[in-house]
Formats: sequence, C-alpha cells, structure tokens
Amino acid sequence: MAASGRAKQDQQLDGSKLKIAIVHARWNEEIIDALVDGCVKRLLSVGVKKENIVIETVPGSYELPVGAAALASDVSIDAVIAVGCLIKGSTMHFEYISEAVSNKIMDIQFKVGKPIIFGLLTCLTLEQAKARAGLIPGVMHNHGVDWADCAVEMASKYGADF
Ligand code: DLZ
Repeated sequence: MAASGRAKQDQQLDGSKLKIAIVHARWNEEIIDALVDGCVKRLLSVGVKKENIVIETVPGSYELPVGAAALASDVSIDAVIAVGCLIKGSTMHFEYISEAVSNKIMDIQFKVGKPIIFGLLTCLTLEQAKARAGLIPGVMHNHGVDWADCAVEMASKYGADF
C-alpha cells in the first residue's frame, strides 16, 4: 500500500457508457486550466467519449454548487465534477467559501442522487495550488486525474438515484 494518497482501483474503470459534466470556476485560471485538462485527458483515457464530456463555467468557486446542481438535474448526466481553486488571502473569504461550498456539494449529491465530485483545491499558497495542479514537475501529480477516476468509479458503482 502507498504511504499516502489513493490506493489502487478495485476494478477496471470503464467510462464508455457514461456522460460526465465538469463545472469549473474561472478564478486562478492557470491552475484551473491545468486541472480541467488533467481531468478531461483522464476521462478520455478511461473510455468516456469526447461528446459525452460537458464543460461549463461559473465565475468563482462560490458559484460551483449552483452550477453543479443545474448540470446534475440533466437526466442524461451521470456525474458532475466541480472544479475550483481557493487561495487563502488576508481576509476571511477563504474560510467562508470553502466551508459553504464543501457542505453544499455534499448536500446536492444526496438531493439529486448523483455523484458530485469535490474538485475544489483549498490552498494556503499559490505554490500549493500549482503543485496540486501538476504544474511543479516532480512535486505532486495533477489532482484533476483523481477527480476523473472518482467520477467514473462512483457513476459506475452507484449510478443515479442512490
Ligand atoms: C472573491 C473571491 C476571492 C477573493 N478569491 C477567490 C478564489 O481564490 N477562488 C475562487 O474560485 N473564487 C474567489 N473569489 C470569488 C468568489 O468565489 C465568488 O465568485 C464571488 O464572491 C461572487 O459570489
């Protein structure tokens, strides 16, 4: 077993019959672009068809729950990945937004009965965010890859209406 992070998949991922939506915030563009790119490449590599990957944007991470709920209400969509990047500043916005968004995303998935993947980086520094977006070679991997795997696994195992 790895010392930390995600252990191996317990089954082969097959996204060939799934439709996955990504909703991403537009703040911290360099980080978001890398995360979404990692996510899309992984979805394609586990069999999700290009035409079955839907990408929408919202202004900032605070808007992610509304965007995710709207996409999840589309019956053809099997799972939603909500991608954002909050970087702590000198005020309390980070604490309010990160807590509100994580709680709301958890709520929405039980309301709609579909997996909503928590792709929100909550970082203390820009460097932490870059590392988690795979932008600092050799430091950490792109977390968008994990979120893609998570969406395909959860949609395959539990589908809609759990
Ligand atoms: C206002 C704000 C700030 C200060 N920082 C971020 C951030 O680091 N990441 C992010 O995704 N969004 C940020 N926002 C914008 C809020 O999420 C939201 O869009 C606005 O407060 C409007 O509701």
